[in-house]
Amino acid sequence: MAATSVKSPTRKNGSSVASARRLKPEQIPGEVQDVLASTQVIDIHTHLFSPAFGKVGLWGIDELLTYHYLEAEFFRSSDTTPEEYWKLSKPERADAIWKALFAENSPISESTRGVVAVLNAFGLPAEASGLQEARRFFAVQSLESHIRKVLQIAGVSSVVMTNDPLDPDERPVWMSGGQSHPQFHAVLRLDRILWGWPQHWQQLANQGYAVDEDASGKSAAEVRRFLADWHKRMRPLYMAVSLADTFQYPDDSITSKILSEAVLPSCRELGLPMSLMIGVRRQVNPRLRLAGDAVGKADMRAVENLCRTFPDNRFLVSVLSRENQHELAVYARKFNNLMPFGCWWFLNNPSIVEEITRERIELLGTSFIPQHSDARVLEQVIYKWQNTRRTLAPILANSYQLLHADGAEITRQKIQRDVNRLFRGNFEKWTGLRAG
Ligand code: HDL
Ligand code: ZN
Repeated sequence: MAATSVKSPTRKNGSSVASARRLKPEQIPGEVQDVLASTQVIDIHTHLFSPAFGKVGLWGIDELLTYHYLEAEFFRSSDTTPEEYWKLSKPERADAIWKALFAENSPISESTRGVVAVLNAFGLPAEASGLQEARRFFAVQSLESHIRKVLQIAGVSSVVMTNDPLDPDERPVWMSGGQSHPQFHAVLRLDRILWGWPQHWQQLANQGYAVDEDASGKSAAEVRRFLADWHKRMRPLYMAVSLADTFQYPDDSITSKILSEAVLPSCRELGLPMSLMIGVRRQVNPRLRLAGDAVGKADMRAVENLCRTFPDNRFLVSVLSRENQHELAVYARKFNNLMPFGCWWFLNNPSIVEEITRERIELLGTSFIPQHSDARVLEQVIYKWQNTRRTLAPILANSYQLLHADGAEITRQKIQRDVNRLFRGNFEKWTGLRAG
């Protein structure tokens, strides 16, 4: 599918008469592109942080270049070993990646091209000699206004964070009042409790929760008290966990026990969805650290069993294996408490996003959430959402042209209604997030 350039989103006040006008097939692609460009999106899963979190929030060119996606690609284009690389300072690592992936080779992978797109968005050169100018530019940005500018360019109205209550870097911020930036929303991320219980249960015990190594006795009730306490502190939009490709439900694991006896009942009590991100093969190459994870095909019967066993829970589900996508879409037809979302991580490449989005539209209409950025560095939202709009445009246009060919009237009003649902409405409905 030909790439189409997508203008940065601006609000449009198209007249109601014009937007109700019946479109000719040849007018549809332009209207779709315009609606996508002018509709701000809620970015429902990121690793970004609001300014209250200080250095935990990553931004600027050296962080963009040392993104773990680029570190993985770096080791394929350099003789530097991981052990030598980890001894370097952050700027030295960025210099090495810039040289190997941007100067000595063409940055045509999804993640390298993304850095070029960010530099271009700020009018900065992406030539081999450009790194110093980029560093000077980012060094003089003030974070608050930079965040506003970046989200405006990216067409993102709000960002949903990933917040771990057991993370020592985050905890002090939440314990001293938390954050209230209007464009950043919290999520209660539970990896250390749901599958890291052996390593982390004592942290809860030390904080006064009567839990034990086997999660027996009062442990489930005490985990629920912990979740209620953190719900008050964080006001999260949902609870979340990333699960391995081997995840099963039900089984006799502590993960299943805490999930069914504590987390899902708390989600029901607090009115929160539960996000399950399934399919990681963790640390297949530990030498690469954060870049060391891979992907595995999951047994989707776990999702089926959870949706059926807990009909009063709402699930957000993203799966990491391309081979699981069709199953996920079919399960979403069976369970209306299942909301598929995103083309996660190794799937966030135009060739795969296209395939996943087309099969979701064909099976689910507009009742799914097409993408999240998973951004770890602030400015990544610029290229990740530019790419999403660029990939979505021809797919949506083709859907409306087929609909027109089969006899329906297509108007900008209907396209806007559908894009609002995909970019915002499905998530607002699932989480109760007020529009804005
Ligand atoms: O577990 C997750 O939320 C994943 O998105 C990981 O953070 C992963 O390292 C990542 O950044 N993927 O994009
Ligand atoms: Zn993530």
